[in-house]
Amino acid sequence: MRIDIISAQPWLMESAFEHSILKRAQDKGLVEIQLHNLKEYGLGKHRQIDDYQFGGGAGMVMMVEPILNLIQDLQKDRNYDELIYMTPDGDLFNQKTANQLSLKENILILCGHYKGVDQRIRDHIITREISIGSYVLSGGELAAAVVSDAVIRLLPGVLGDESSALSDSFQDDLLAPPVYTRPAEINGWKVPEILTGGNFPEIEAWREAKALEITQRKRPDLLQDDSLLDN
Ligand code: 6GU
Repeated sequence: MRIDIISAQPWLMESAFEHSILKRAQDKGLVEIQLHNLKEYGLGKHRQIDDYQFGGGAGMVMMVEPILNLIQDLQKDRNYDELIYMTPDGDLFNQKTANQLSLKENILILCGHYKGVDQRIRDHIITREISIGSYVLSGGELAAAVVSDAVIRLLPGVLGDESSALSDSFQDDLLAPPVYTRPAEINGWKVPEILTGGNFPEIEAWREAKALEITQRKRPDLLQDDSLLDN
């Protein structure tokens, strides 16, 4: 998979991709991530990328031309399966969307800033708009890193234990059961006895029951929605 990310502040995402699992996924050649600084396509000697909005109002709007020129340059080298715009008024990101995106070959992500981008980019270039939650961030960069992380860890070979992405919270519409490690007792706090007994069918049944109980208590909405696994 290849992910191209366009941003006016690409450095905000650098550290997210330079460590741990996402770093290893790139080193293994499972994903290639390219950050593109929109400023390099800015207009004039000041490399302008935004302007006042027509009709008045506070906040600058990202101009069509720099974005279009950059995207058209990228499209000379590959066809994008998705051109995604990160915006607080996009579709709420969830595991189902992560699953869908993980099946694509080439993804382009545009990070919004200021008042957002000129609507004509959204109308004519963008294929999908994504928000990562009901709150406003200063820009789409951290959201783009969130989406990229959720997608990349699903690619075959990225996780050490190939089965662990599938046993995640959300992948089966259930939250994860509690986990424990040594010691079996500390400060008088004991690990549930069933986990130390070695009866694995019983342990599995206990984990499933716990997952269901926790989901019912904390996220009953997940039990209504049986679509997270759909593509
Ligand atoms: Cl994708 N962008 C911004 N700026 N704020 C957000 C968001 C995205 N998702 C939630 N809040």
